[in-house]
Amino acid sequence: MKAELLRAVEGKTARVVVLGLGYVGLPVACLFAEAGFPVVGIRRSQEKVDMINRGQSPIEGKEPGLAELLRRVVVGRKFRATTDYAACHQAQVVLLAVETPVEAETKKPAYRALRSALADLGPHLSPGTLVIIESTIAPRTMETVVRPALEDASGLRADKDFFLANCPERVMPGRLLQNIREMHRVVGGMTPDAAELAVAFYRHVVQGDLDPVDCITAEVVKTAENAYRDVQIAFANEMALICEDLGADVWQVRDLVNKAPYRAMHLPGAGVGGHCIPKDSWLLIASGSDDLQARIMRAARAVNDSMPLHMVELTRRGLEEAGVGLEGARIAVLGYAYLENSDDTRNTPTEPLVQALRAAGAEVVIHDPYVREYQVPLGIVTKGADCVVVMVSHDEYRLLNLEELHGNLCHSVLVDGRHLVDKDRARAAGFRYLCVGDLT
Ligand code: SAJ
Repeated sequence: MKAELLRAVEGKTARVVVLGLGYVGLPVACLFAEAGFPVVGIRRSQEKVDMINRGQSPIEGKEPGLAELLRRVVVGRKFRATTDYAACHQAQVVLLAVETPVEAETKKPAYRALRSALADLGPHLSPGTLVIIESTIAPRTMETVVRPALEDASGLRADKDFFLANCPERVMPGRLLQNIREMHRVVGGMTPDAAELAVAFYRHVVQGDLDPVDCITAEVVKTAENAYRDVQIAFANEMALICEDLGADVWQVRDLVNKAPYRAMHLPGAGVGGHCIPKDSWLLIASGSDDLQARIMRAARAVNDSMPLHMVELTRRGLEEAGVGLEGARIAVLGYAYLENSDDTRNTPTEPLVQALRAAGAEVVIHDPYVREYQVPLGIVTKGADCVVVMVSHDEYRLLNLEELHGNLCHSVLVDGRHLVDKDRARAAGFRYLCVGDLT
C-alpha cells in the first residue's frame, strides 16, 4: 500500500483532492496543480465553485500571484472545483483545510466544519489513501476526533487501510503563496509511514524544512506558536496601558527596549483579531486536563480582548476633552478588517468597539477600503463626525490628508489604535490626538 502510493506521489500522478477552498485550501490546491498533480477542490458553495472554475479567485485583498496562478491551472486543466464529495472516491491524497474556530462562550473547539467534512469524506475514502489535516486543531484531535470519525464513516481502519497525517498550515493573509512555498512545516503522522508519505508529498511544493513528527507534536507545535504570539502581543498591550498610566510613550519605550539584545517587543494596538491568534491558545488549553492551569495564556487573551474596549475609553476621553459626550456623538471608525491591507474580517476587534460605542449611544459610521460593505468614500463617512477612530493600519490611512479631514469634522478628535498618524502632524492640523499607549 505504501510503496504504491509513494510511487504515485513521487511521480506526481497521485490524484489529489482538497476539501475546503478558502484562504488555506485554494492556494494549496493551485500549488499542487502547478507542481503537476491532477487536483480537484471541493467547496460547498456552488457560486464560489463556479467562480473558481472560471479561473476567478474568490479571495479579495492583496494576494500576490494567486489570481494568475489559479487562472493558469484552471486553463491548463490541472485543477477544477466541485461541490460533489464523490470526487474523493478517486483520490489518493486528500487535504482537509476547513475552519476550526472555538465556541464563543466555552472557548472549546467548534469542530462542526471538521466533523462535517470527515463525515462526507468517509463514504468515498478508498484504501491506500493519505489523508492530511491542514487545519489547526487542538492537541489529541487526530486521535480522538479525526481517526474515529473517518473509521466510522468509511468502515476502513486507519494505519491499516489508509494513512493519516496532520500538517498544520502556516499561511498569513497577504502572503499565502509565499508562505506555503517558503515556510518550514511540521509534518505529523499517525505512523512513521504516514509522516514519510506526507513529507514526500509536500516536498513538491514546500522549499522550507519538512520536519516529520508524531501527530500530538504537530498539534502542539501549531497551537503553541500562535499562543506564543498572543502572549507577546499581550505584553505589548499591557505595556501600553502602563505607559498611558505613567505618562510615557509606549512607542518610544518599545523602540528603546528593542535596542536591548534578544528583545523583540511586539506592537501594542486596538486589539487582536483573525482566524488564528485569538483562538489557538484556547485550542491548546482545551486539550489539557481540567487541572491544567495555563494562567499566562488565559491572562494574555483577557488583555488582548480588552483592547477594543480600551479604545472606547480613549474615545470617551477625547470627546469629553472636546466637550462632547459619547451619547449622540458621531464617530467615524477607520478599518473593519482585522489586519492591514486585508479584506479578512474574522474576529475583527472593530466589531466589539462598534457594539460598545453604539451601546453608549454614539452614532457610528465605518470605513474600510477592502471590505465591500464599508467602501463608502472617506469624505462621506467622516463628514460632520465628532471623532475619528483608527482601528487598522491600512496603507490608505497612512496617506490621510489631515488638514482636509480636520475641515470635514465637527469636532476634531483623533483616536489612533495603531500608532498610524504622526502625533505632531495631527496636532498641527488642529486635532485633539490620543494614541493607544501614548497620551503625552
Ligand atoms: N497584532 C498586534 N500586534 C502585533 C502583531 C499583531 O496587535 O505585534 C494584531 C493584528 O493587528 C491582528 C492580530 O494581532 O489583529 C493578528 O495579527 P497577525 O500578524 O498575527 O496575523 P494573523 O492573524 O494572520 O496570524 C498569522 C499566523 N499565521 C498562522 O497561523 C499560519 C501567525 O502564526 C503569524 O505569526 C502571523 O500570521 C504573522 O506573522 O503574520
